[in-house]
Amino acid sequence: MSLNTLEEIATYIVSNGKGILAADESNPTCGKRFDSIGVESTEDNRRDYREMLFRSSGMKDNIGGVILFDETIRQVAKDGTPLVDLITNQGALPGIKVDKGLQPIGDLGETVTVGLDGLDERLKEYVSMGAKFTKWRAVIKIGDGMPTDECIDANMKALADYAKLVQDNGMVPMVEPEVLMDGNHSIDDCYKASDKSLKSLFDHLKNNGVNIKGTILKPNMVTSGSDCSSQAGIDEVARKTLDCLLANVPAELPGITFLSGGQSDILATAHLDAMNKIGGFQWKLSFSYGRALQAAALKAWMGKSENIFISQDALSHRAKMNKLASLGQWDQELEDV
Ligand code: 5MM
Repeated sequence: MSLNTLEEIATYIVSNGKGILAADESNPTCGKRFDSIGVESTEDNRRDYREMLFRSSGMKDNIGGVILFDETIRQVAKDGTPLVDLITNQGALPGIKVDKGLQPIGDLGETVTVGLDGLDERLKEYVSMGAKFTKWRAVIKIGDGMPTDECIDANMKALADYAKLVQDNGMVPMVEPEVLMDGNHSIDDCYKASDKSLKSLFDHLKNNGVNIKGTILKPNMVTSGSDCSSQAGIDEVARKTLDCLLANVPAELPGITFLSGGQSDILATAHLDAMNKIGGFQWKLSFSYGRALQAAALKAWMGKSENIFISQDALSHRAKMNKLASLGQWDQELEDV
């Protein structure tokens, strides 16, 4: 695979309906996922789990990139093969989460994502380890008086500073402004917060001279809050998400890869498919799911080597379903076979 420019890397990741496997859970998050299946979160167990995912047959043709956590990019499989090589052997590009998590700002419980200190040196090391793209996640909450303009501006400025540095180091930045689903807000509240965040993000990217053609956006879909009593249906989520993206995202951006944000795996697929069936945009509209790709595989695995094949089948199935959704070719009936 010879990909020489940022544009080529970004375009490759989302080519032919491919999407991204988000496997960059930090150790505390991985601990929570493993708790749910009664598996201890040791370094070896995390390695075994991810090795199993990366060796799944469904990675090929369906997954164009994998986001890793710092620990994982350094790990080798049981037979000594670097996990990064397992990924490239499947035709996918290795990516790396480079933010350092959330810090409180203001007195409402909002956060700003940190990690710019020392980032340039860390990026240089990741390049030498084979990373082709990076990820930084900003978190925006909806609630009483939230999101504040200060929170949106601080987070989107940090995303733009990060993106510029990443491109200067020859990698493609994924920018992830996640408006959380948590809360009882309406889908219109989600639209407003997402619209404001995206507007601010693209203003900051432009001011920083970030090459949009060498950038991938990882946004939330526009949905009802998870505790809202009236949940918007698939068509409304698809239409409002598209309207929000069309209002804010330049057509020259090569790929938009959604996060799943706590949606069930099938709903995340159905929403993506509905948007691609509607069409009317120039970007590739694809997926960068963590939970919505891994949930069934994690449940099937239970930390037991005898479950490896059924777990890999579960991941392969979801990867294939989401590829079909990225092409607008998914159907609910395909889930029942
Ligand atoms: C895979 O989870 C990622 C890392 O989360 P932490 O830093 O909190 O451990 C997360 O950023 C993820 O990439 C996105 O939220 C998308 O994952 P979901 O599960 O929302 O599709």
